[in-house]
Amino acid sequence: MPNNVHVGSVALIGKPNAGKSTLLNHLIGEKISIISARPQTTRTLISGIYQDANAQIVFYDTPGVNLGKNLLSQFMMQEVEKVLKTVDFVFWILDASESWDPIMDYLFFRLNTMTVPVWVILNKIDLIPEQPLQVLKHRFLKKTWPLIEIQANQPDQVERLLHRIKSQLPLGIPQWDSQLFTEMTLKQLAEELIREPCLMYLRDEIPYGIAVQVETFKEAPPPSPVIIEAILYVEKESHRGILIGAQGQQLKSIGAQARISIEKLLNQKVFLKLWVKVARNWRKNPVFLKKFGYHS
Ligand SMILES: Nc1nc2c(ncn2[C@@H]2O[C@H](COP(=O)(O)OP(=O)(O)OP(=O)(O)O)[C@@H](O)[C@H]2O)c(=O)[nH]1
Ligand SMILES: [Mg+2]
Repeated sequence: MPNNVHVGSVALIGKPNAGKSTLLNHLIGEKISIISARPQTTRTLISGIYQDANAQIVFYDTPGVNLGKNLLSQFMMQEVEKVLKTVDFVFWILDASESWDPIMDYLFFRLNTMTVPVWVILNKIDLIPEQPLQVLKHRFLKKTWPLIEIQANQPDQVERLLHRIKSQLPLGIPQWDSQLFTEMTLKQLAEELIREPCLMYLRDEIPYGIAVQVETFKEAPPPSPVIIEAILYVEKESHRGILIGAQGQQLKSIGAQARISIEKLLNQKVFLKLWVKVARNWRKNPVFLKKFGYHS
């Protein structure tokens, strides 16, 4: 890689469910961040490093901005503030099909105080008719922020966005190993990929009260499998039975789905064993939050 490439860091900020993680994965071309149809899927900063012959850009996916009161929600907001203090660029990812609300007002005022450039990414453009789109754009009339319409799940549109941001970043010296696509560890990635099917299969509050801890991550040369053992923590005894399901079927389905995702990431067979334990009301308990990695 030459010494003069476009370098910089970009934060993807926005409300829960706006499509930030979808965008990150398409920017990098790897499944780094988990996605679900439910709000508040992402809980921590998730980095994705884009690299090509003339650019090296770190994109930070962030938890959706929310008004939750428990310690986990507070930690999530600290993650957002932390990244806003360090990046060179901010993308405000906005679900264009959603009605304007107080959190959007908050984001508008908060991002207005940024000294680095802000771009407004109007996502889910496939879901909004022309007239309400114009009304939404009108809100930004007095701002110089570029408005970019996109469908974060369409690779060609994300490619165009990448091209545009690349040209805005200064030339500098690459900082990352040319093979690296995230700062996260394989253990952290596996924990997230185990949490993802929980959001898919479980209802109501239960998936929000799940934390995953990988206890064993034993690498081995292929064709031997990577051995992963993990504990799923739930907040209440009654959630334990629901997560496991009748004859263990629910946990089995979650494990099967997670194993497929991890095998895809590692490009290797995986032996995955899951246990379920109760960590009573862990989202309100600083000791558990620290244990699960939800601390600054
Ligand atoms: N129709 C449509 N759906 C999209 C688009 N982008 C993302 N989605 C869907 O929106 C939902 C939320 O996407 P995520 O990427 O998880 O959203 P997020 O902003 O990371 O959400 P949090 O992690 O909760 O803050 C998922 O069901 C995505 O498939 C889009 O351009 N069009
Ligand atoms: Mg997300």
